[in-house]
Amino acid sequence: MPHIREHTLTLGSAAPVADAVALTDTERDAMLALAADVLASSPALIDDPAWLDTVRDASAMLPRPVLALLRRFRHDAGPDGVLLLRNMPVVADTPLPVTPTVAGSVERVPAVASALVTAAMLQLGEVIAYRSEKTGALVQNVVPVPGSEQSQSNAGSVLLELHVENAFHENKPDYVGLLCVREDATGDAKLCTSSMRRALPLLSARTVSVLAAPRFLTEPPPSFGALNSVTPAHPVLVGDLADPDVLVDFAATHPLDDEAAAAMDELREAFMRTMSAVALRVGDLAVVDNRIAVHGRTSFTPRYDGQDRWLHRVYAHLDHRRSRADRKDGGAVLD
Ligand SMILES: O=C(O)CCC(=O)C(=O)O
Ligand SMILES: [Fe+2]
Repeated sequence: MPHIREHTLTLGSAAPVADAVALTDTERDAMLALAADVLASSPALIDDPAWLDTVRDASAMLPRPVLALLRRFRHDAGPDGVLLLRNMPVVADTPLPVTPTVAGSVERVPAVASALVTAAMLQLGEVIAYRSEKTGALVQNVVPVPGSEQSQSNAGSVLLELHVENAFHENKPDYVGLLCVREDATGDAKLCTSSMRRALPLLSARTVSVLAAPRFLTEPPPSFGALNSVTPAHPVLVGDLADPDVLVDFAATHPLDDEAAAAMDELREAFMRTMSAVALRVGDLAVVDNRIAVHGRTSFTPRYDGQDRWLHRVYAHLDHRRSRADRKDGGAVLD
């Protein structure tokens, strides 16, 4: 797999780049064959527990370079905290259906793209979903929804602020996988990512110590509805302050005092200055390490004509036992 140095667009003044790896055509063909095997033996519905069993077994047969890449990323997500795997097959010989336009759209029936994104994520960890979010579906659609343009969720089309996915949740996903099945024809919609590892050197020691104190509150995102309450006060930087995890959503995290507000502003500025932005193309799988990186999306103009940008999103976490109390039936869906 050749390493591509990707020249990505950025919203800030800096010119960051993200590392990308493209599947060779042989690897792509092998992925397609793997998807065909899954589809031949999988249950009729993705949310049938047998689906994950089928895909988990199949995922061990991913092309070796892909397995190595995922394993390496799991070991250490690198300075950017994001993996971009290109040239993934998303359909076999049938055309892709029109892009959904309804709120809460999810994938119910197994298909090539849902099988492959799930297989890749199952090699990073355990695939999970949240009951209050998109009905707990394991493979969710990220599509613009008419009437939700202003929403700070993936249904919106205004700028989606940088965030840790489900930052408010005690068991947030460790990884967020986003597979592009239809690209934004205008190229305006860009996935933006920034990592704590790149941002940290830009912060003052005082700011780091303020961010490391429990002086912040995070609300659940709109996709969870009003069901969940606000988290207890928490720090934004967690763990070893030489290489901390980050816990922030710039649309949902509230500083509790003026100094905390200034520290959050400084952090956002550091993220903006070190941000990568990529207009995902068909077959691009971006995986974000949700512990050390934040992500967001630039604004764009949907047409709602069935040809809008369309991603499949799948979450994974590393330790299934850790969230056992949230998974009442022992399945993949957290309450
Ligand atoms: O649309 C994107 O590129 C990212 C959306 C997002 O943040 C998400 O689906 O979690
Ligand atoms: Fe997100």
